[in-house]
Amino acid sequence: MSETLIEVADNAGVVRLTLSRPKALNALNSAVLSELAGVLDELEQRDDLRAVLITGAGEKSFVAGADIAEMRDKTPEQARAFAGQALKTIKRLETLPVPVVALVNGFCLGGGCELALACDWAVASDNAIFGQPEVLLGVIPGFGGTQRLPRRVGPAMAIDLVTTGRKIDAQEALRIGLVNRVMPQAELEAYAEELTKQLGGNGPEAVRGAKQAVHDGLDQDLDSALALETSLFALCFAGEEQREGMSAFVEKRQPNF
Ligand code: CO8
Repeated sequence: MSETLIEVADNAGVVRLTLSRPKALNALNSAVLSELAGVLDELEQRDDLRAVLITGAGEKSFVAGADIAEMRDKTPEQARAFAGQALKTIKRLETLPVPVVALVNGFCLGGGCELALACDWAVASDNAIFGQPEVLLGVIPGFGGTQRLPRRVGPAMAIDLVTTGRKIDAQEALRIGLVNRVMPQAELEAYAEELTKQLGGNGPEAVRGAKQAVHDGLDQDLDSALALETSLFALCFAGEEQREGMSAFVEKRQPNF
């Protein structure tokens, strides 16, 4: 039987994925990407999905990049196929209809940083190290980094990072908007639990609608995006969540979604 490279834990619809190749600092090879695609096949079918948290096994690394040993001898065609496999899988993670959160517990380099960039937001341990060091290996980012990084941190900072290959610490990642929060590694677990409660307790359709409005709106001009928000807002009033949420407020009780 082949080794499990992704541990999947489900807590009432909040699914936690732990990428687990600790001996290679959880580097992404084609086997991990295939397994992730299989996990996504299942998650995409689930109506009860509320959120996805993604992290790396161990205390040293989230993901230290694409697997360099696997890439070393690739031809241009094989490199294109590998990048294509990664891009497709990462896009599927990004477009899950629920919030996807990266819990960055250490090295977050190259393909690892690109994976985190495809998540809706990222929380980092204070020992986390970020970077797009591909130019140090004679290549450029190939899992979306040249496109998602400037969209998150702006073109000047993105070009700085992808052309120097320099590594930045968690505080700098916070300052440039690459991550949303930084906390001691020991607190990451408690944060994950808090997030599980928070995201698990909110109106699931509203959470999905909020994510959809932000994602789909970003690709449109402002007027079209505002019209999209109005449509999605109005749609909330067609379901039961809005009545329950607002009734709970008026009746001074907790909502039961
Ligand atoms: N790929 C494969 N193995 C890795 C990787 C990686 N990205 N990173 C670490 N490892 C392995 C090491 O080889 C080592 O294995 P072994 O014990 O068998 O020698 C083990 O993990 C532990 O690593 P180190 O001994 O190096 O640990 P250190 O604490 O000394 O250093 C670092 C940690 C700084 C993270 C260091 O391992 C490092 O620099 N890693 C590489 C980081 C990197 O350059 N990442 C970017 C990779 S390129 C990329 O992601 C491009 C994506 C686009 C691809 C396009 C498609 C073709």
